[in-house]
Amino acid sequence: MAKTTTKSAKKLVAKAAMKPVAKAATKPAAKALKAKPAKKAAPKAKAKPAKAGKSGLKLSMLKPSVNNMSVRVFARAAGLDHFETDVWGHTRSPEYMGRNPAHLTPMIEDKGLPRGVLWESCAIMQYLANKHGLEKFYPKAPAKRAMIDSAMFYLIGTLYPYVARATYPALNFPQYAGEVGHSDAHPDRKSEAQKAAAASIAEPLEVFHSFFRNGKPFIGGKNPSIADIRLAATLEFLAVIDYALPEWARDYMAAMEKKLGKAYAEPAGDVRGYIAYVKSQVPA
Ligand SMILES: N[C@@H](CCC(=O)N[C@@H](CS)C(=O)NCC(=O)O)C(=O)O
Repeated sequence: MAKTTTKSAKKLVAKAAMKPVAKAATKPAAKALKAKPAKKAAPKAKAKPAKAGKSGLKLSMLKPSVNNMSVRVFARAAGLDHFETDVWGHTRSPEYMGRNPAHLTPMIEDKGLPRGVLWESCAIMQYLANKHGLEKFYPKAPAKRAMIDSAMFYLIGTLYPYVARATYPALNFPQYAGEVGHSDAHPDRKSEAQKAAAASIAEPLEVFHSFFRNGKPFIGGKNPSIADIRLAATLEFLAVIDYALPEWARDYMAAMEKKLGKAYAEPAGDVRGYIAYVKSQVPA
């Protein structure tokens, strides 16, 4: 995800961003947007070491990211006592990479993990649901669980790459090496690639509706599962390109927010605040 943004981002986002959450202590959202590679804005201060909640669970996260939003929503919705640390600008520090050579967020630290840390949003939600017996979010029955897993793997492997290619340029996030958007290609080629990715979203999106939801309010049935949290969070990014979501998806996202309340709205607010900021920077 993005490690770069403009120097004034922190001021503007401070206005639009969310208040710190009640259970999980966070740094102000403005700090979330401290630009790491931007030479002058590179944060000098070291990220404070994450403190643990009573349970010992620590979450290192970046506020504008929907990968992170997924775990932040889940932890709140499940009522897991945890402590969040904003690691913007610190994911490639020797200290962070010593623990997490993939330099990714979200990352949790929890007692009993063989390497002390765990990254990948879906793996984190699966682990925490297993550990705390949260069957409501992640059913135990193999067949039901397999559907949740399938939806999440399909999202990470198919839908998310399209969403990233379509939205990262507008979000000012760097794209992955090898992508047209990451190359020295002419802006027209980059724009074509972005448009092609945006046009590719509709098909997998419909699969979530017709196959995984299959007439149920959520993929999980009457209640949102971890796959629903992952899907709704992902769709939040599409607002940055004014993607015309189908009606079912708009209703679905509203139903997620209604069902999960503040647990959803607070982390979503950080993502929405960032999107509002980047959109405000686009010349009219
Ligand atoms: N598939 C991963 C994606 C994680 C990811 O791309 N994290 C980005 C933020 S959106 C990140 O931490 N980037 C910081 C870096 O690479 O240094 C997940 O779902 O957790």
